[in-house]
Amino acid sequence: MNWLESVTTIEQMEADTAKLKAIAGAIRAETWEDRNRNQTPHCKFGEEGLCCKNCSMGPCRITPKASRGICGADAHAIAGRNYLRTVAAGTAAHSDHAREILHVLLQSSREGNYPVRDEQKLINLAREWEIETEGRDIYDIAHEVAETGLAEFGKTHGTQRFLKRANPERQRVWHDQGIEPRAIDREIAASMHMTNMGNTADAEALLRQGLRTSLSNGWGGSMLGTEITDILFGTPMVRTTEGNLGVLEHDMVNIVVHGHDPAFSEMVVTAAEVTELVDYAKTKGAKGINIVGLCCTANEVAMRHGVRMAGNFLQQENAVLTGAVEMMCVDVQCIFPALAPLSECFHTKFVTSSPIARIPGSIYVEFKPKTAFEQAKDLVRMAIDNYENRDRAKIFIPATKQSAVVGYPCEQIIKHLDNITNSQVDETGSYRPVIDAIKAGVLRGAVAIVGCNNPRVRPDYSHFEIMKELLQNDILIVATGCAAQVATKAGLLTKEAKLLCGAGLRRVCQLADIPPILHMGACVDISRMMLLATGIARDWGVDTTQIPVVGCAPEWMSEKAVSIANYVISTGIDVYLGIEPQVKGSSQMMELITQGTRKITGAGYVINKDPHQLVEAIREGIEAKRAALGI
Ligand code: BF8
Ligand code: SF4
Repeated sequence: MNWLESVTTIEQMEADTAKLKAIAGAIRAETWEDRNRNQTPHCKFGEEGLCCKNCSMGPCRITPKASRGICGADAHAIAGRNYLRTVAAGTAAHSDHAREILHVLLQSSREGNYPVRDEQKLINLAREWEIETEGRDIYDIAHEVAETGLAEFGKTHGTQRFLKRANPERQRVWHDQGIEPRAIDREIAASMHMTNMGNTADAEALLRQGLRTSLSNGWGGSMLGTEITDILFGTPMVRTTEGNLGVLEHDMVNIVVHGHDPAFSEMVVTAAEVTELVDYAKTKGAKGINIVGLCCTANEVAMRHGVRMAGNFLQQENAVLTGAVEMMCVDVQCIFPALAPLSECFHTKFVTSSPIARIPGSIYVEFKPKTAFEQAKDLVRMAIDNYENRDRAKIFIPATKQSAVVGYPCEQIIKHLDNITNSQVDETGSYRPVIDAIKAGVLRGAVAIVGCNNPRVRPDYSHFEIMKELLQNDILIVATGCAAQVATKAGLLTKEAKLLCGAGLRRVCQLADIPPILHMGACVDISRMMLLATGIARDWGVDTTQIPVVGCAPEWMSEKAVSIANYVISTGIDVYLGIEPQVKGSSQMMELITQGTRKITGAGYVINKDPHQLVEAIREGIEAKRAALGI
């Protein structure tokens, strides 16, 4: 068969979903589609950002006859405050995830559950932070690095350490604009303080604090999360895996790991490889243990172990609906509480593991670094024991799956660029080959496609359409999170996908031996994208805002995504959104997020729900940057 015909279309994915939803209907199990219907139409005040309940005189809503809340806050103040709280919540989620990982590093040991897997990265970070490395035990260094990282959350003076990784022009912008982030917790607390009743009512001041807070995520919490995860579990390398529900197996014990914090999923993956447990599964009539991932956890374990990926955000219920999941283990973020009642309709054990995500109806096993491996083995055993409880009459596993090449952190991208002949790669590596290709017009530019899927638009469709069109137009894609998983499900994360590309991009993929969509990891790894853009700008000798590289989140839904979008524009990179931020009720806020930020950081949002129009806008944006650079 011609490869192009083997791409899984959105229609095919929807056909699989429809069969699973029919099963749900037959057993009266509720799904997000049912709840979405019940929630439609959505509250207009919430949608436009015009409802304030920041004090108990309210809630106050802005209407044509009530242009101010009881305290006098107008539409701009209310929408601006809501927006800033969203950024603060997203920053808190990513950064607290990083804090947890730092605590794991603090407890790392040679013989324990969490050894250091990338010692060189640890030493590099220690040197960057001027921590003594000579003659010291690697775990002494690890613990001091962990303490130093943890101090970034509450430091009394100074700004985030990682800001120095940005190019000097960017650092100057942040400094001159007064948006250099201080302690991570301080920026979140300041945002909550500013939006507390009786404080800031000025939309621009709220927006600026949003930029500052988001930078404490992108160049603080998220960057810490990525860095420490690599140190503990290894910097990802290129691997081949598979994706979509077809990775669940009929004759194996299926365990789904879902969420974001790899400290938990890594242990479950390791436990499932223990011979004694594999043998135990066989005594129960299964051929073995099949661990698969969902959401960002899937990205984490796929790029470090090649674990297969069952799907993205709106696929989480579908996994349970197959009737073939013995256990769903979750940690934090993007987990539907609905998984608890849904699991009860099947034999699936739904296990929560973090005090941050407690869900009624789940089995709660609080994961502790010291006992993590034993706990993971107990869970795997529980899943094996559950295998015989499968109701074979209820099982439907869609056959659809695709192979995928994953694991392109900056280190791997640099390594692959070495493959391009006539490159002048120095010791630390260089992005010059990609810059040369852009300058020559062989590549027009690059787009980072990130974010969730969302019932507000046809799920996965915008991602798919945008990816195809960009590739056809010689625009390289880097992807993370649930967006990367759309590419996985479709079969676009393969080297064969170069057949979809324009001649220039196809040639680059051939020379560098890469797929045209590079999987860079989970959403927390968008920090890697910031370093990638910084590296390209550095090797080009310009600021990040000048390079023909943009971000795109066509189907975002999470508060984390709003924080990300803000740090991306703070880094000087335009962001193209397919879902409108909830500030439409304020003309000032709409102006600020699309135009106002351009005066502060050199970048802003472009918003368009139509994927094809969004691609047009992206192409225009990239061509304008090229023209400004004289190429
Ligand atoms: O952090 S892309 S739905 S899984 S928020 Fe969540 Fe969105 Fe997926 Fe990962 Ni990111
Ligand atoms: Fe209403 Fe002002 Fe209280 Fe908000 S802070 S609920 S606008 S009175």
